[in-house]
Amino acid sequence: LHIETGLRRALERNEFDVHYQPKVDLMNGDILGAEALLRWDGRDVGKVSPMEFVPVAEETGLVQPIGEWVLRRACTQAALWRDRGLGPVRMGVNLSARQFNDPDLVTKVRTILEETGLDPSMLDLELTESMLVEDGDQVVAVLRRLKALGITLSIDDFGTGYSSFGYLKRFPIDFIKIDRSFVVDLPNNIDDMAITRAIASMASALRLRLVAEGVETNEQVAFLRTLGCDQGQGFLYSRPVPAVAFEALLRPRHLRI
Ligand code: G
Ligand code: G
Ligand code: NA
Ligand code: MN
Repeated sequence: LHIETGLRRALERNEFDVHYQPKVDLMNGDILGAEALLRWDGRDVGKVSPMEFVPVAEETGLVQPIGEWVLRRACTQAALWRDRGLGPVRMGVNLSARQFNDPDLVTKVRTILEETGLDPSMLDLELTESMLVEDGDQVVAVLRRLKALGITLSIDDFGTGYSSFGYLKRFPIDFIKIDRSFVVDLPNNIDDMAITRAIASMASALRLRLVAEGVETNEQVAFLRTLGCDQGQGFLYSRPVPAVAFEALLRPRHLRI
């Protein structure tokens, strides 16, 4: 209840921040993009993990204004990095189920892209499997309208939800993010090796690109490379960090060119 009360005022009190975690080219370590991750430091409740407050925001509907704020902030940031010659950074933003079911979603995304001037191809929306299982035709229609804006779509936490291979065929998805639970024990657990291998071969056949989550060791990178996995994200490269710290990660890339 404390959390709910605090969340109701968090936007007006300016208590949110967005951290960024790099998405890296597994072949050469180049930063290709970022995932925007919401942070909350509330006046009354202190720092609260999104794992705690996002579900409350989802239940109360507060996730709509908050999610819109995150999207605007992340797009603004990516456009700013581009303007400073630090880009391009493909910006990944998590979408909640309520946002996905909002009939105005596509209009909101289009408006934010126009306001911020971010090239639509630099925005990636991260969806979860659970959002895609409901009414198939409705879902396909929304995904097509989002794609028509020129953005890309990812399935987050792939393999943990209600996986249905049917939707991968029907839905215009660009990236699959392999959930970190399948990555953590690579390359020692033969079950996880088999699972990630199967995901990779399916992705290749369906022409979906792969992002491995939770990459923490060079051994994981070596194995993921053998699968043809394009990108990785995890503590090996960086934790989610504030915008200024992310900028420092981008600079060396810039100087190398
Ligand atoms: O880094 P981490 O503790 O931030 O993330 C915890 C969980 O919160 C993850 O499942 C992540 O997807 C979710 N999360 C973080 N930021 C956002 C956001 O802006 N919107 C939504 N819907 N979920 C988020
Ligand atoms: O559900 P989602 O994939 O959006 O979750 C992102 C969460 O994963 C964030 O809480 C982030 O801090 C966490 N995370 C990112 N990289 C790693 C990692 O290498 N190891 C672990 N354990 N967690 C990670
Ligand atoms: Na995510
Ligand atoms: Mn994830």
